[in-house]
Amino acid sequence: MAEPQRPQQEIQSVLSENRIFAPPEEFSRRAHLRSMEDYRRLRDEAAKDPQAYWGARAREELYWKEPFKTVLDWKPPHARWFIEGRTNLAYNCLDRHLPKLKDKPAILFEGEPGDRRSITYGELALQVNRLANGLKSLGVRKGDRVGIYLPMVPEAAVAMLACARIGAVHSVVFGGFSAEALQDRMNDAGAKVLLTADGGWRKGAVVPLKKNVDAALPNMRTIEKVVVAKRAGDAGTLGPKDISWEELVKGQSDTCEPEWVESEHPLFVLYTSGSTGKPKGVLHSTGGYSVYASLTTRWVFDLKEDDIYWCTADVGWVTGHSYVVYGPMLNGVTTVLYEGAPTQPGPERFWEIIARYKISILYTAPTAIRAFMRLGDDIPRKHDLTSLRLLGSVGEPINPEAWMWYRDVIGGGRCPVVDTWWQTETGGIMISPLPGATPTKPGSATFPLPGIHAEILDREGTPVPQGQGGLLFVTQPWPAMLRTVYGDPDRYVKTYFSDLPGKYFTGDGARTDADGYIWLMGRVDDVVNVAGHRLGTAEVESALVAHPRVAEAAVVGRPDDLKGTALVAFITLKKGTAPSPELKKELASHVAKEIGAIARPDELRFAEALPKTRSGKIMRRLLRDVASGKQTTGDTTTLEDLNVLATLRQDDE
Ligand code: 6R9
Repeated sequence: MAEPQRPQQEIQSVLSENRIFAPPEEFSRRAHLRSMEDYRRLRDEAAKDPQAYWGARAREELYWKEPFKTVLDWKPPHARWFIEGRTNLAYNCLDRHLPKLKDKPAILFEGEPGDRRSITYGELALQVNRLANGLKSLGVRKGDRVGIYLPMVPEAAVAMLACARIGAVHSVVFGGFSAEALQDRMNDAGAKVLLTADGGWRKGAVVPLKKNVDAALPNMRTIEKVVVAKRAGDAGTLGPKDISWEELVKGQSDTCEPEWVESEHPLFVLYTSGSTGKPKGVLHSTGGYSVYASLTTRWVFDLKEDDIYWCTADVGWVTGHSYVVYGPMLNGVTTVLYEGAPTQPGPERFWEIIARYKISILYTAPTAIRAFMRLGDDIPRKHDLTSLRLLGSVGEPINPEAWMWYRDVIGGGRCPVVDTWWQTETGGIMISPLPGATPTKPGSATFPLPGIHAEILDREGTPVPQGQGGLLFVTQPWPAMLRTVYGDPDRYVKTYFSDLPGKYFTGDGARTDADGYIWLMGRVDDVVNVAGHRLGTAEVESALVAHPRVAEAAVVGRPDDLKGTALVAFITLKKGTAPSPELKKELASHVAKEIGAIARPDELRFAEALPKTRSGKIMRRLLRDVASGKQTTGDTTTLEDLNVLATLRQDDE
């Protein structure tokens, strides 16, 4: 995440969206929260007495071995939640459910090559206990850091839960990261043991995880042991620090007494994508994070016992932590894990998976939705998607066109769409519709969840008038807030709490509309000032993507003598569309028509693809450099495909 630059002026928001969709009546009738009255009642209750509200939630969501005595100790910017309480996250995800759910699938796994596994809650608990004992046998103790560098296979969840069980702090590194990125993170975390696999499947090829680990090993100063699971490849000869996963768990006991940790005991460190500078190790603690992950999963996805829930994120990202593993398992539902790429071996894969497992809840990212949109409606329409009852979106602003396509083509017009805004740092969903209660507008994340105080302020801390863009702050602590930046407490204060003391700065711009709906406008470092007008680049992009010929668009600013900043749009076209100077003109006029002349891009460039981080976020910083003819600076370790950058540069010449 970028260190935000502060905008000089208000962000001007010009996109308006008038469509509104009430929750389907049938859906509301069965929902956990059924109306806006339900929502307002909880919101007001939380505002009146936050301690009573969060205390009650914490008791409902978790089993506490020792009850907490104090709900919150808030010494801005440091919060401690559920003090003197003791709990264990693995116990809450597994043991607690066993009397009822022992034979219920916890994980339905599908590998990219098509292999499948179903793992019940009972089996998962055994695997977790064996690994937990195995880790202990390697000398891992409460508070030690353990690295996890695995593909999207059940072992990834087993590894996280095993750490949580013994009070070790996990640090998952996305399997798509390079040896260098792995090594930096492991060194920063001071990890003692690293759990990996011989390889994983991605786009029909094996990702050589073990080879990457071997390359990084001489430079990983603190790693004492590497545990290697069998998945996709050849582990080669095991070196002196290596032990195979099978070997480690063989003969280990099926039981492992959970480590009853204090609520504030650290649960995990997760490095945020290095879009700028050195990645930050976001640290989350046990009690507050668990309460919030559990609650938000149930409310936002309206979980029911018989749901088959699929969040397509990788466990290497925060979405994978909170909404693939912990949130669903805290609620005892069945979570689907898919290892590979969305279009492997062909563009049907996602829809086949939904039909095969009769998935009822799908949670994915706008970038995936737009990619599918580009491939055409025929592909999903060939599959039986009638099991779906709810759709979620996360990771970026979703443009209204993609939102409508998701709702109509994937959801058959009957599924509520929840656009969920949150961050690695927030631990869980912060702004989102509650699907049985909130009328939705395409492209708006709607309202903060009850108990969350999201405010749109200017740099002085004054609320901005409705309709005007401002900076998004969270002005009260919440249970799942990050506790610090691992190893760099000053950076925690500087990055998040120095703009307005005591108020958490998100780095995002936002505005509200006349109905109080929140519209996210992208990172404030993605904001451009064109001839004195501040524009949200996301809005210009949204307008471009609304054009029938455009697949994806990224808009950045380029210094301009006359206007201050000129707008440069990078565009990928839908299949079968040829780039032409006429089309450029047409698109520029289209934006002017959709938003206004101030938003007309000064330059349009057609590209084969846009540079993205591994989590699918467009790397606007790189595009800004390309647009202004500068050499690329900073960290590119998370770039999905360096060729994209090379191609964009060639286009330049
Ligand atoms: C969960 C996750 C956080 C940043 C955040 C914002 C963007 C995420 C969004 C959204 C608009 C949404 N973002 N969800 N923007 N609408 N529904 O993605 O965490 O990887 O830390 O990214 O992503 O800009 O600040 P993370």
